[in-house]
Amino acid sequence: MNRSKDCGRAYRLAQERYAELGVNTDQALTKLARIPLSIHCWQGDDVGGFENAGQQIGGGLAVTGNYPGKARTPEELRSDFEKALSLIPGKHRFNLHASYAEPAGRKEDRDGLTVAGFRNWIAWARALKIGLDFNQTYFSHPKVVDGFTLTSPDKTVRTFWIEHGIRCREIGAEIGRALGSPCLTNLWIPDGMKDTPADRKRPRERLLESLDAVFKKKLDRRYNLDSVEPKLFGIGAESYTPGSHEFYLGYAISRQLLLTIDAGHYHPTEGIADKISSVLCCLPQIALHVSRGIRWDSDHVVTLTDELTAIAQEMVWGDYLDRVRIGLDYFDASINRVAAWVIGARNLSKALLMALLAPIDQLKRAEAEGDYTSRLALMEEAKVLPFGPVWDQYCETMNVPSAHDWLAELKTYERTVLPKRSYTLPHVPRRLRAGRRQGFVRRVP
Ligand code: RNT
Ligand code: ZN
Repeated sequence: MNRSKDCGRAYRLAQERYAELGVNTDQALTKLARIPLSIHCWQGDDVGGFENAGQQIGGGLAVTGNYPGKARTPEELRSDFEKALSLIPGKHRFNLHASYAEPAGRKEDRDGLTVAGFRNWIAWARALKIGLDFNQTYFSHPKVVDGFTLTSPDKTVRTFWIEHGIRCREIGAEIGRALGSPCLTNLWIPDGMKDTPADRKRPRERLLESLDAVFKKKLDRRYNLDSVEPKLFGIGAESYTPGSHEFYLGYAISRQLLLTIDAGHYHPTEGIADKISSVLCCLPQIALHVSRGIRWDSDHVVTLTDELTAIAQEMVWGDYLDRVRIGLDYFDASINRVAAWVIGARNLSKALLMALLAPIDQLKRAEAEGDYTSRLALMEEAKVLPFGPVWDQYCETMNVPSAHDWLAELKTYERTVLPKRSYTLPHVPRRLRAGRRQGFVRRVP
């Protein structure tokens, strides 16, 4: 079968069908190619980072699975991401955490980090012609005392983490300047309480004070954009999170920062699509962490759900694409980690394309005329227009495999590259050693 030839024919037929509803598919593809996704580094190594191999992530975050071939070094992570990028259509960004520093000389603690630890990342990004985004890392560290960082009652703990926050913003600005593209520096803290607090006020007041210290220095917005990310609860912080949605919404608006809306950070049945046009009435820009929570903030790989299509529709139909920094946030170690990147990023792009292909002018016209019958009828008919051929055409024109063809390439990578990553893990039980001979540490049965 000649996929390319087939693709072209199917695309032309699809094009006609969309044109009947006044939708120009070529224009939709051009627009889609201009939407960068900020793809998170932490899917590649189970949020491990490179400070101390083997440290638990903590902060209420949990990675499940032990799929072979995890990236163990920055070089491996970069090579895995390059593989992923070759299978994801479009031009995207890479989103780093502070814990992925590679200090050139003496290792600095988090309150002493400088851009020196990110020189390799910057050089790599420059060579790939991609932008970088950044995150403070307020977890996986001994100074997270009793689960507290910026809200800690202990001033020395707060001071340490305030300094970390400042350092990361400066690093963000250096990254943005070096790459000629503003770096989004996103701050999220895991602070919270397992059980009902007696005092909900003081930790929030301390958070406010700490954040004001972190954000005191004004940085050039051409290089660094600050964002804050609220959350409902985490494991071990089920009863109280000082950095809640209301807290950060007020904070972001009053300080004119971006607000990062994570799809997993609200009540399990609460969608985030409807929040976009609400908060953008009061904020110039926001960021999104597109994730998929199942029953809790479980960070499953993003799939093409109704929630995802609703998020994409809001961004496209509301004409907000240049005001939203779109990022992904999930981590799954039960499947091939590179495939997880590809699946989530392709799905988000598909959702955006679906939104771009909707007969939105007609829908809005029907709504304005009060013709809700036509609005509903058209919306439903649009769902079964021939989307697949348009998506395939996009992949072809962006020089990445269309349909499921990317999977064969991924499997080749899995067979040829990942098995070389044998682990020297002293704690591998004897019964699992056989796996090592084949280059893998096998999953515990
Ligand atoms: C945690 C937040 C945060 C993290 C990353 C690793 O609940 O979603 O964005 O996933 O910082
Ligand atoms: Zn997030």
